[in-house]
Amino acid sequence: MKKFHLALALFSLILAASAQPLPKIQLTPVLTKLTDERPLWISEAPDGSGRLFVVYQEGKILVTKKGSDGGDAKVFFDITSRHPYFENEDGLLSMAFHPGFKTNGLFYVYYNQKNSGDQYKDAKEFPFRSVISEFKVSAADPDQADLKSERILFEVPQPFWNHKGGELCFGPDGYLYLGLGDGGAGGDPFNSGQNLARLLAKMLRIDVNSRTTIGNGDHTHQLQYGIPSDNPFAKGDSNACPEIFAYGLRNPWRYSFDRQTGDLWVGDVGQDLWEEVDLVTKGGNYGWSIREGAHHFKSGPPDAHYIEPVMEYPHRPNIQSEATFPDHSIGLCVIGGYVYRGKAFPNLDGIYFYGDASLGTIWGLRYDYVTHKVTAHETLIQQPKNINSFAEDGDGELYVLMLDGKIYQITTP
Ligand SMILES: [Ca+2]
Repeated sequence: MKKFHLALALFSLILAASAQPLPKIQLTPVLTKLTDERPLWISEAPDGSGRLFVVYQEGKILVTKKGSDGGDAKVFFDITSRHPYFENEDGLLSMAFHPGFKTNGLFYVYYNQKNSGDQYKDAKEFPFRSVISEFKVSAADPDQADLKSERILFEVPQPFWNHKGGELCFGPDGYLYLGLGDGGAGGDPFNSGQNLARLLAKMLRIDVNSRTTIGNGDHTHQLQYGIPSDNPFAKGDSNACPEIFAYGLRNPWRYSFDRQTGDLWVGDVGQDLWEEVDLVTKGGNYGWSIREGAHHFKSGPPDAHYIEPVMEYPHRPNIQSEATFPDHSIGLCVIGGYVYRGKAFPNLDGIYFYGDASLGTIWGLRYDYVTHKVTAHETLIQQPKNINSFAEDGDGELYVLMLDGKIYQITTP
């Protein structure tokens, strides 16, 4: 990663000498035959088959050929009968292919379930749970998941229906990353953000290829996954969860690794005032619920170090000094995106695209990883649709998924 940063330092010197506005972009409709609402995610199978998998919040995944209009789409995976989706922020939230999918056929999904008192003794306190499961593709049909192959890695008790985080993605280190929100309601009522004994409000990192035994003496049990030995709390010498990679996140909704540098970009949805974009590093504390964006939220330890956002923007109705913010710099709910590293539009290279769910704005920014400064930031698109998510295919081309079911590719005129 360091080597890239040196190269980037040189590159940013050149950029600084010729600071240019960001290029114009447009949204080109793709997969136009797919009409179901609430597509949340797209992933390309890393097996050279050119298949895109489109994840729908209600609990199904469609498979279609990349470059097609989606008219050939088949149902790859369907757990709609388990009713994972019951409120706005839960459901089937994402999928991730194992880096070795081509040979092992494994993939991972994150979905939500309602608990019932018969099954779960703590259903009263935690009426919901998030499920992180491994599945295998059918041996007979590569366009069909084998639902009987489910192996639950872990389940997270959830006190409310909202703030589920929601993305599974493999990092450049081969480990599986999962961002969880603070459990929901509002204002982090259980102070999960700074509580290292809880999985909520954290970025987690696990190894799906191994199993770790935790505890000591007679009180040990084997986890259905491994703990990377350099996770910040891997040693188990405190009550901190060893799965934690970073903490103090309110509701990380969409995150991605810069394919060139390995840096982890996160959109962290704010409470009532500030939306933020963070660069998340191992062991970092991103402030919630002591801080909202770069601002005080509730009292906390005076000596704590909180990592400030790369970018933040205010909510329209709640900022009194609205006049000081131009209309395009406000919103209600951030959607984290991607640094473009595709080949089709070389002038987009290195731009981080992100958006606002409610106002439909898409921004682009350039960031200097050496000086830690945003070197360009512009509103690129203002459009009326609610944005659910961004997504990236195997070639690094970017997509925007809308609440109404429409899917677009980010292109240039
Ligand atoms: Ca923060």
